[in-house]
Amino acid sequence: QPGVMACKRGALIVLEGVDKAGKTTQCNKLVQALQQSGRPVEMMRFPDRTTTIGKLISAYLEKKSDLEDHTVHLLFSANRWELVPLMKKKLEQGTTLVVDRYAFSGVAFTSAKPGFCLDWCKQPDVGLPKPDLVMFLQLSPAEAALRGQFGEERYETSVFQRTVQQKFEQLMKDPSVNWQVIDAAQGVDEVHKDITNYSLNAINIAQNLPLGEL
Ligand code: DGP
Repeated sequence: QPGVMACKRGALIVLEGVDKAGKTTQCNKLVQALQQSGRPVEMMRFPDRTTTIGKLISAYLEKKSDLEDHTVHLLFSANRWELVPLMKKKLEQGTTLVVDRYAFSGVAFTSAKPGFCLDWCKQPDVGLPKPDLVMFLQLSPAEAALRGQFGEERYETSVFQRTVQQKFEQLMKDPSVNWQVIDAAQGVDEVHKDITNYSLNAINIAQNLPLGEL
């Protein structure tokens, strides 16, 4: 229609990786860089601990409560689903979303527990908005250990993180997801440069594509 400007959608960009890989630092730097270049962008993180479901998850991670493993998996997924309407609205308005962890963390962390298969873990997240780009911040367990002690939260042990890393490696074999591996052992600025390049490319490509589904 002449005279009607179609708003180009924003890109859904996700950063994944094991604990201590630098996801949060890099999400912040990416958001800042995109803002400075005049692009509409917002950061999100999962779990979002501010919602009612998020508070249950937060108490669980802080070991203030115990929850059955399937139950907690479904809560993490529900926490993503409850933000889908907002995410879709922002993307449609042209805002790029930079997301600190997403469904891949969900699958990697639960399937690292005994008795959980990858396929069962994936099911609750089927249908979520599919990221245009998932960057995996790759850091070996040895390098992660050099970055200091793990915290006090659940999952923060080197044995568990090693299993999580293996699960991520299995997930990265899925060719239907645009995975890019980033060497997180580089300096902060080098990592940032890589992430910015992949993101600018993804933003350009996403403009002309419909949003997919996991
Ligand atoms: P943080 O990213 O620092 O807010 O920590 C969140 C912790 O929860 C981290 O250890 C990874 C883990 N996690 C994130 N998403 C999920 C999920 O969907 N399922 C499970 N089981 N764990 C998750």
